[in-house]
Amino acid sequence: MSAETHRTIAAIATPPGSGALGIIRVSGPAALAIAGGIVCVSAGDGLGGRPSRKLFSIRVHDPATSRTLDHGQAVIMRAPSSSTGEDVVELYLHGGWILLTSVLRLLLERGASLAEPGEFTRRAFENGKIGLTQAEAVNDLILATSERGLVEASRQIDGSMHRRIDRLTQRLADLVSGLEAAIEFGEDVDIDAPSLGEVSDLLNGIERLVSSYEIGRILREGMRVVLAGRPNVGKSSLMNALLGTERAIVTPVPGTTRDILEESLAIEGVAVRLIDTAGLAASSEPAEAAGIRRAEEALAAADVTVWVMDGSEPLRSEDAKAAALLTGRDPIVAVNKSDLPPRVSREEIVRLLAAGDIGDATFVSLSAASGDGLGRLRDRMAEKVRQALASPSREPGVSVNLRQKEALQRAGSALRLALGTAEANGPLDCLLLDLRQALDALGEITGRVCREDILGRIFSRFCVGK
Ligand SMILES: Nc1nc2c(ncn2[C@@H]2O[C@H](COP(=O)(O)OP(=O)(O)O)[C@@H](O)[C@H]2O)c(=O)[nH]1
Ligand SMILES: [Mg+2]
Repeated sequence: MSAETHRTIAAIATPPGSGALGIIRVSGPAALAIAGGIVCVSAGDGLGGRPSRKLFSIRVHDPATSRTLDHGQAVIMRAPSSSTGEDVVELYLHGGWILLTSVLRLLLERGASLAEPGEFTRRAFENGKIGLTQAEAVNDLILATSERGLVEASRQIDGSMHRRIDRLTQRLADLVSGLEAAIEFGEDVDIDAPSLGEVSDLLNGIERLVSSYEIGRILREGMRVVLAGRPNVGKSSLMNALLGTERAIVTPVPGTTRDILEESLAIEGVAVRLIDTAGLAASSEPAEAAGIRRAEEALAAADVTVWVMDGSEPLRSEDAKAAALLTGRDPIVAVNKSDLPPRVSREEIVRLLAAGDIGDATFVSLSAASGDGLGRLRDRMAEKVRQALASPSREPGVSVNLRQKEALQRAGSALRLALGTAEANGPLDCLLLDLRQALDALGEITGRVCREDILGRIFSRFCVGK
């Protein structure tokens, strides 16, 4: 046990503000002694005499003045059968922020340290209560921005990802130990064909997991839908109409929108991040030009683009410029201002995109002003969401995050090197080195191989008290 884990930590686990309940958590070797100093149990015996996992009534008082601060309830979970693996005391008090900070201060005065973000979960991980991918899923659960994101996170807490990585790790570890034995005892051992097959098989499994990243990103962060097109076609009006609010400023003056505006809405249970941009056009005015640069960057990072056009005006050279930026991105084409007499034909638009025919599936005639056709645009976006999430080979709850993807990619590169070495009949020691590197990279995902910087980064994203 390190000096760090000898500390007894305390934090308010409920969000700031006032509420019906406020929870304070204490974890560590001195949890019972510290909390016992400010808590009176109505049954008479002290905190230490209470059984584990049984709720009981308490009175919290300031030992210096004997003043009662609150009446509430508490539960004790003794090590190692607790959420963190240490002695834990949870106090359920009234949810006043001043009250809770006063109680927390009393605990700190008696020797507890203020918990860092995610420190309770980190201790749970360090004491083997929870795998690293599960700990990350706990945070995804708390931060989920959509129903589907929530479902994915709760499946991941069940450990499906953890088990998948564990199986790969186990198979790789078997290969490594076989090879180590061969190097130690054998004279001229060759890596045999079945082992080579096993390496390719592992590589396949790793690549499948890497490819689950995009889906995971969309479930966790939402799908980025960028509204693009030349100035004044009604992008901001469309953003407002889809959101049902006056979020973006709309004026008849071209170049009104200069920054990126972003708001979310839910489609198919997934967060869709609608991004309104400055019009795609050339400008010599610095703020407008910067807005256009940002629009191009947003476009580069988009999952889906909606090309907004003004159907009530003949096409302009700026439309052609916008089209050039959008060709190949398979945009949804939204021809706006259908409440006015049409001046653009579908053939002209198809020619501009130079993309062959645009199917009905991507072509929508609508009016941001009257609301006509908005439902059809939503349907197109829903179809894009379904396409983005469609993956017949993916197991629900198995989608890697960026950190996991990067580690998997390193494991994959090491395995590819190993395959190359084996095929060229290279030295077994080189092979062993590559396989061990792959094993370490997989170990980083589940936390078998712990690096302080990795753990620090993961847990610092948590709330205090979690
Ligand atoms: N008649 C009509 N005018 C619209 C429609 N959508 C937008 N406009 C007008 O077009 C102008 C430019 O709209 P805006 O949303 O600022 O365009 P943006 O520059 O592409 O963001 C404003 O005067 C809007 O009122 C529409 O569906 N019908
Ligand atoms: Mg605008």
